[in-house]
Amino acid sequence: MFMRIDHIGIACHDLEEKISLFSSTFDLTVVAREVNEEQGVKEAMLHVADGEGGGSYIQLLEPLSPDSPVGRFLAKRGEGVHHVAFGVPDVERAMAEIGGKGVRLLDERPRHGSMGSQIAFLHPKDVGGMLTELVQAPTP
Ligand code: V0V
Ligand code: CO
Repeated sequence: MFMRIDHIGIACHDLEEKISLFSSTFDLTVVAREVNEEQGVKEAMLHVADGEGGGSYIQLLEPLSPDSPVGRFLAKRGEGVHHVAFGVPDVERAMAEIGGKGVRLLDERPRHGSMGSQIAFLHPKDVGGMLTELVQAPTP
């Protein structure tokens, strides 16, 4: 069902500092930046590669407040990998299929994600401790 890995989300305290680190260490370029109030993050997408169905990225995430998913994660666990996002052709279909297997969906319907995508999260406790995001890229 999964076409590809769309992005790996990294939680950080200082977005600008980590953009510099990732771009200089891996020679990656920032292709999008956004403040997503609903998700409580300021984020940047760094392009890694292009593939069938869409690109793959590192997503750097700074919390807008301590009382947000990424804010709580930083307080508990510190900086590092926060989630893995799979690119799917149809996010609602993927939610129905995966939800039907007993995995808890954290969203009842798709939400707005980076670069015009539609996203939904799965509970990490039902996926081996990995917070999982489903991403449907916008139709060109
Ligand atoms: C929390 N837990 C995690 C986790 N965050 N496990 C693995 N990876 C993570 N990132 C564990 C945590 O250690 C607890 O386990 C348990 O889940 C409950 O967490 P909590 O401390 O009570 O924290 P909460 O209240 O923040 O809830 C956790 C969930 C929440 C996952 C339910 O963070 C959530 O709804 N996340 C989905 C939305 C999100 O993350 N948005 C930011 C990215 P123990 O300690 O009890 O064993 S936005 C994004 O990616 C965008 C916009 C995009 O891609 O376009
Ligand atoms: Co993400």
